[in-house]
Amino acid sequence: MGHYKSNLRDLEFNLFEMFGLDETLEGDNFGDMDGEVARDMLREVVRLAEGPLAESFADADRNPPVFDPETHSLKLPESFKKSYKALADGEWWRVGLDEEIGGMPAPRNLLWGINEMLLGSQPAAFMYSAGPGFANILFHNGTDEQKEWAKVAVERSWGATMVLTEPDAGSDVGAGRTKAIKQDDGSWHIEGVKRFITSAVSDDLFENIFHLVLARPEGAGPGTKGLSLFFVPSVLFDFEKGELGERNGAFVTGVEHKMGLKASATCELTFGGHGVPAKGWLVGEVHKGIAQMFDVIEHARMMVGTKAIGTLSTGYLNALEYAKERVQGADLTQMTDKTAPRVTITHHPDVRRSLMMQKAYSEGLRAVYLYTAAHQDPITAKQVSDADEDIAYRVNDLLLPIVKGVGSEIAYQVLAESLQTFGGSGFLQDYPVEQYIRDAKIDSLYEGTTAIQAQDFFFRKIARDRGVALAHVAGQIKSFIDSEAGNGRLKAERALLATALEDVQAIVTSMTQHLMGAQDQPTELYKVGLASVRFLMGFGDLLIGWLLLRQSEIAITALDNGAEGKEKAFYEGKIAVASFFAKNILPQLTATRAILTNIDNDIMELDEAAF
Ligand code: ST9
Ligand code: FAD
Repeated sequence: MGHYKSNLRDLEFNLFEMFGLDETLEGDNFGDMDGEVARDMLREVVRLAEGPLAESFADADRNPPVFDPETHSLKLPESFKKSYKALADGEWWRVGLDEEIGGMPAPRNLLWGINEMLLGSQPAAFMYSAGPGFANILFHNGTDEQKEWAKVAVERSWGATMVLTEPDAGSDVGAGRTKAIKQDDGSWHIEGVKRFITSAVSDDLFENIFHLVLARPEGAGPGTKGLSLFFVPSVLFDFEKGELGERNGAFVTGVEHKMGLKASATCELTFGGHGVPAKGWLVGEVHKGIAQMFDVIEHARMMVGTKAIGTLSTGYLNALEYAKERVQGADLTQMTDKTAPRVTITHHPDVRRSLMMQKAYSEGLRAVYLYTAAHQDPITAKQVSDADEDIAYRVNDLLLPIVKGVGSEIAYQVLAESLQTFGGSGFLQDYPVEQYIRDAKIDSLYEGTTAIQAQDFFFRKIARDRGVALAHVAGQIKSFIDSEAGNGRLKAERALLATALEDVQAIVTSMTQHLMGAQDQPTELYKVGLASVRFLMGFGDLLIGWLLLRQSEIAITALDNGAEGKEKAFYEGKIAVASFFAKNILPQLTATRAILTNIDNDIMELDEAAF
C-alpha cells in the first residue's frame, strides 16, 4: 500500500448525491457514459492512485532527477518512470478532451474528481502528462494546419510546457523581454531566457516536447498585450508526415533544486543561445498571446488548486488513521488519576478539534472545486445551479481564484495540523505528511501567487464583472438560508451562515467604495490591496460553510431514510462537520469584517526603513 489514501465515498457523495451526476448523464449528453460507467471509472482511478502511481512518491523525492548541463538532458528515477507509465497506460487524459483529437466527452466535475486522485497520488507525474491537454488548447486556438499538429502531438504522446516566466518577469508577465523575429518563410525565431519552466526536459518520457511560449515580436508594444504566443517544438518535425527532424534551438540550461515536488523538473530554458535558431510558429496567426495563454493558465490554476486539495485530503486521512491507533495519555476527565487507562489520541479534545478542522477543509474544499468544475460545462452548470451558459462561464471565472488561492493556502496551513497529529513522528520521513507539506507549498506560489489571485478575484472577477457572478452565487446561498433545509434541524447553522453572508457582503461594499474613492484619491486603492487576500480567504470560508451545510441537509434526509452501519457514520460525520464549521469558523468572518471595513493606510505611509 502506497502513501495515498483516496476518499471515494466523499467524491461519490458530492458527484451523485449533491450535484446529481446520474441526472447530468441521462440521455446522450456525454455519449454512452452513464452513472455506472462513471462509478467504474472512479473505482479504477482509486486502484491506480493508491497503487502503482503512488509507489514512487517517496523514492522520487529522496533521489531527485539529475541534470546534465553538457547534454541538456535529465535522468529521472526509474521508479518514477514506472509510475508515469502506469498513468500513461491508463489513458486518463482522454477524459474531457475534444473527440476530434482522441478525447472522450465527460462532465467537468467528473474529470476533476478523477484528477484530484491522480494529483494527490503523484502530482509530478500528472504535470508531465500535460501534453494532450495543452494540445487540446492548441487545437482550439490554432490555424487549421496547427490543429493537425495538435493531433500529431496527441497521437505520439508528446510532452508540453507553458512558458511565461523570466528572471525579471514573474507575477509581472508583461515585463517579459524574450523576442520573436519574423522569418521570410512565415516562421519566427525566438530569442531569450525563460526560467522556472515545468517539464521542459523529461528523460525519455517523450520523443518530443512542444513549448507554448510568450514572446514579444520585434516592434510590438509593452506589457502583456504586446506578447504573442508561439508553438516551439524541441525537435522540429515534418508538418505533413509528422516525422521528427533536427533538434530545435530551445535548450534546457539548468534545473532547480527545490524544497519539494522534486520529481517535477523546473527548468531554465534558453532560446536561440546555442548557435541553432529556436524556430517557433505564431499560434492561430494572431497576436493575442496573453488571452490565448490564459486558456492554458485557467486549466493550470484549476489543476494547482485541485492538487493542493487532493494533498490535504490524503494528509487528513493519514493523520486520522494514525490517531485511531496511537495510544497516549488518559482521558482528560481522568487526568488526575495516574492509574487511569491510556486511550487513543482521538479521545483528546484538542486532537478531535484538529481532526475536525482537517475534515472540514478537506471535504469543504472538495465541494468547492467540484462546484466550480460543474460550471465549466453548460450541461452540468444548468443541473447544479440553474446557470445559463453565460452565467456558468462567469461563475467558473469567479471561483478559479478561490480554488487556486484558498485551496493552496488552506492546504499548506491545515497540512501542518495533519503533521501535528503525528506528534514527533510527523517530522520524520517515515510518514508522508512532511513531504506533502513540502510538495504543496509550491501551490500558493506558481500559477499566480495568492496576492495575484486575490487581486484577480476582486478587480476582474467582481468589479469588472459588475458583480454578476457574485450575485448568482450569493443568491444561491441566500435561498439556502431562507429555505427550510434540515427540517428545523439546521436553524442555528443557517443563522450563522446568514451572518457570514452579510459580513462578506459588507466587505465587498467597503472595498468597492475604496475602489470608487480611488478616482479622486488614488491611495484609496491601497486599502483594496491591503484587504484583498483576507477577503479572498473569507469568501472561501463562506463558500465552504454553505456547501458543507448543503451536504448536511442531504445527510439528514439519508439518516431519516434509515441509513445504517458505515453509511450512518458517514452521514453523521457530514452533519457534525458542517455544524462544527458553522460554529467555529464562520463567526470569525465578523471579526474580519470589522478589521477590513475599518482599514487604514498607516502601513503604506510608513517609511520603508521602519519595517
Ligand atoms: C506556471 C506553471 O506557474 C506552473 C505549473 C505548470 C504545470 C504544467 C502542467 C499543467 C497541467 C494542467 C493540465 C490541465 C489540462 C486539462 C485540459 C483539459 C481540456 N482570466 O489585468 P491585465 C488576460 S506558469 C482570463 O491588464 P496585466 C486578459 O486577456 C506561470 N484572462 O493584466 C487580459 O486582457 P483583457 C504563471 C485574463 O497587468 C490580459 O490578460 N504565471 C485574466 O497586463 C491583461 O490583463 C502567472 O500566472 C484572467 N483571470 O498582467 C502570472 N487575467 O483585460 C501571474 C488577465 O482585455 N500574474 N487576463 O481581457 C498575473 O496573473 C497578472 O495578474 C497578469 C498581469 C500577468 C495577468
Ligand atoms: P515575484 O513576482 O517576484 O513575487 C514576489 C512576491 O511579491 C510574492 O509574494 C508576490 O505575491 C508579491 N507580488 C509581486 N507582485 C505583486 C503585486 N503586483 N501585488 C501584490 N503582491 C505582489 N512559470 C512558467 O512560465 N512556466 C512554468 O511551467 C512554471 N513552473 C514553475 C514551477 C516552479 C516549481 C516554480 C517555483 C515556479 C514556476 N513558474 C513557472 C513560475 C511561477 O509562475 C512564478 O514563480 C510566479 O508567477 C511568481 O513569480 P516570481 O517567482 O517572480 O515572484
